[in-house]
Amino acid sequence: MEHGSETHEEKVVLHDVEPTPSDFQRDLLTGLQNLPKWVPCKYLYDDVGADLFEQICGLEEYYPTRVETSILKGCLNEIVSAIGPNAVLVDLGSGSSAKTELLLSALEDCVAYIPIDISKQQLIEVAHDIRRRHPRTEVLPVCADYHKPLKLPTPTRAFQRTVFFFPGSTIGNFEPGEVVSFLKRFAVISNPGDAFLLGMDLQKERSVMESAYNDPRGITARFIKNILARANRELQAGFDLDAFRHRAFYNAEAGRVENQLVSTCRQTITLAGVTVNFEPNEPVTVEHSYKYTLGGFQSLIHRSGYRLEKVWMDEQRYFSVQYLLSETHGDI
Ligand code: AVI
Repeated sequence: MEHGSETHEEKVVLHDVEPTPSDFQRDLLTGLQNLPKWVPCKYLYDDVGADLFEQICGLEEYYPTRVETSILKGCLNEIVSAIGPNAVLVDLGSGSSAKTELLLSALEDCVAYIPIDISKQQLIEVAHDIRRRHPRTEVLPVCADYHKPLKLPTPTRAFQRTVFFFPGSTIGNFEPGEVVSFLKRFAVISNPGDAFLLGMDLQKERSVMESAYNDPRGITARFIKNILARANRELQAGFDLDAFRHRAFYNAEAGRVENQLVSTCRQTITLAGVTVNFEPNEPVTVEHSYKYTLGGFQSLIHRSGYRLEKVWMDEQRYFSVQYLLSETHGDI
């Protein structure tokens, strides 16, 4: 567990283990010194990136948010009855406040809401908002990187089960092996009956998937480029943003959309005394968005200490919302 601090603001206590600029610098250098080059997509989400991602979620082409929300709305009664009363809802990546609001409004006496997010500003806003709307639910925000081991704050009231809510197909941004280790990390801190409610994007026609990541207004391009802009802001990295272009395409063999930044020329940057050279047309992978078949994803779940209890989909089978039950006693 990392060291944290607590900030008291209008009755919402923030558990603060936000990653530091030195984490970003180390991870950025590691990825840029690799061949092929890559940078970890979790660093897309500073306050600027979180705001750009909000905009992406409202785009016509970006179907995941719209379709997932319609599944949550249409199947809300079933979802809520699967969860049952007196739950603790742990929101992994609280940028999803509209979806969370749907759940919190329908859940029977939700004991506590624990939003966890890397983007502190957005986290604090969400926490206050939920606190105002749901005064009976204890709100315990945690500013942290949920890719790392995590200790959850303990709610004051007794509760029935913990449900980890991971919407938006963010799990698709992990490599398949990471999905297993990620889920296992929650399985070991779970009791039987605790659950994972997650959104998972499904494989479909290439054109639909590629359009979602190539919007004509260029918001996705700005979002992906923000990782370099952030390095300039926080690490004085000196990237020339105009010397990189965004490229997104579906890699059918791997079952993923790849978001890359392609160097438009031969160029050099220096970061913390380390020189990194880029060739013309050299790609830097920023993000993979895996799209699964139901069966393909289920084989990962089975290796993770969970079993699939229920799955809800839209009519076109573009997207799935899956309810996984923990099968462990912390013994995985
Ligand atoms: C957060 N994540 C699931 C999004 C995705 O679709 O992979 C991030 C994103 N990248 C480009 N557009 C949206």
